[in-house]
Amino acid sequence: MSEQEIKVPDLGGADEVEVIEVLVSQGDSVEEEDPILTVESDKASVELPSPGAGKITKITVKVGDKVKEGDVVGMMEASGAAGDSGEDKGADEDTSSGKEAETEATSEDKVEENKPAPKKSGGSRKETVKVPALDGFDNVPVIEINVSEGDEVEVDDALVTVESDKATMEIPSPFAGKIGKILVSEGDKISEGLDLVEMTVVEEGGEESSAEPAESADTKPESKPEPAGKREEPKPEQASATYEPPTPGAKVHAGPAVRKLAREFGADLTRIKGSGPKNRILKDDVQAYVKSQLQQTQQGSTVAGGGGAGIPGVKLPDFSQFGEIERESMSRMMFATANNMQRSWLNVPHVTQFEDADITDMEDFRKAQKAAGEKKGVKMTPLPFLLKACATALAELPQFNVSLDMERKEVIRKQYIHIGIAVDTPHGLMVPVIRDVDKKGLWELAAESADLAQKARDKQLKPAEMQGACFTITSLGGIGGTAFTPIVNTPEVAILGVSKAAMKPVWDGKDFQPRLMLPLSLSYDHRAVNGADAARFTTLLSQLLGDIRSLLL
Ligand code: CAO
Repeated sequence: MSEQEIKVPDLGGADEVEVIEVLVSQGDSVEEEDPILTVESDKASVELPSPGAGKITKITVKVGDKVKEGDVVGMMEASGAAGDSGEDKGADEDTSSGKEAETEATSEDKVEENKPAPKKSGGSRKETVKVPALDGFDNVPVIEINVSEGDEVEVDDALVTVESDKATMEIPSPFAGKIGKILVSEGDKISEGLDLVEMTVVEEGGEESSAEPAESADTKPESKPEPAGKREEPKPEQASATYEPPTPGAKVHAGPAVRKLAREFGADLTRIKGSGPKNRILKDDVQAYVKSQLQQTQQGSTVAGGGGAGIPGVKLPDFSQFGEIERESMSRMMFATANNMQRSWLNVPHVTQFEDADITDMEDFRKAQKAAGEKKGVKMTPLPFLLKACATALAELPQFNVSLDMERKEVIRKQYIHIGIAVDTPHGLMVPVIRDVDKKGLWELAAESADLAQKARDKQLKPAEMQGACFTITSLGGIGGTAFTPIVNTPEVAILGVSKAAMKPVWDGKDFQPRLMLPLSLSYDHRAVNGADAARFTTLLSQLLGDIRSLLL
């Protein structure tokens, strides 16, 4: 067997360290340098790299164990060595030789700073904090700016966090004072000596010592010298208080491998509670978090149509305990409609504006067309009038004839007026679209809407006949009801609901007159349309339907 030992490499001077995370399991394949364990001293956490590529055959330590340089923590079979009867390539090698453990400076063991020369100006002085030695790394990307202009910071507070492919380091403030200009941005690659942050360092009571920068030191945790009484040691509670509850934007404690894993999953580390020492986030924490998020989503989508947008789904009871039930698969149309309704409901902030239109004269005119309609073979219902009135209103108030592209932060204005009509069919709701409504006459609209409604009922609509609407009319007037709140057919931004016309007493200034009033319910996307415009739209509709001669203008 060509097994080789995995030994604890040079820990950079640290004596005994605690295993805080085991990153591989028996049987795992690893590449050279892949992290095997994370160990942590009181100064730093270190990922122990694999001495070569191969398969892990044994891990002999567990979380909480104490290890020191040279200790065997596991065994591995080098790639290509399996079944190799001749040589034992690695058994006698010192697997740690030449392999420095990668160090992640924890926030309680931050990178030490270069000591800049103070520039005095009265009771305070300006300082430019420079990037200190980065533990041998160069061109390291800034992954987080931990301060903002105007922030008051103490010595050692993290200014920025940088991350190489192996280590995450916080660059601490060498001074107590106020943050001025921040000279780097997230994503910038920085190296030792680069200007990082401008600060105003306040010299309290003329005692320069309180604002004195800390002694310069090597970035190696073990070689960090004591600051000769000039700088306050972080109090124990400060050190352990570096973990903040899982809040977006909060600081996190996690090693490079864990950060990488979280990035791969798209998991926000600030939302994950660490279970490691000092609340450190471990791989298991990330996995558990991702698992719970997936479970929530899946539960949501398997019960009652799904939560979505992080909303928990509705749990279904076992209905058979209450009486006999039957289960039936949803038709594709029903499922698609349900999803569309939910998508719209969850994405669109809906408001509904109500109005009554006096259609007494319109109805007299419509009824007078009965004979003409019979000759043409077309029935004139209120719908063509509504189509025509809506087309006129869309032309006059074009803010209703738009769609929003939130990704590109753009409003898409349409130069055409196509209107969808909701049709109730035995197999579900369908919305055929009448094109260029503004260019068509009432008879043409009556014929076309009747034709499309029939096609919908007969399942004869072509996909193109259901696309391209700017606005939708949903009329329940032939059925009943006094008002309802329709759901906007996104990406359109408004929909007109029409209820059953009814005779109502209307005050004309002298007397109550019996007038036929048509209830209108305009739901709109409040991101695109404001309430005043919605009131203008329904008022205009009411005027147009109240005096249909204006539809001709
Ligand atoms: N008030 C009073 N009566 C009305 C009316 C109203 N608002 N709208 C229509 N009517 C009358 C018509 O005049 C007709 O009466 P007459 O036969 O005496 O003339 C009768 O009701 C039936 O009309 P209709 O419904 O067949 O025709 P329409 O052009 O008004 O509507 C259509 C066509 C396709 C919109 C309709 O058939 C339909 O399917 N409506 C339901 C839409 C729907 O389901 N919406 C909900 C979507 S969200 O779940």
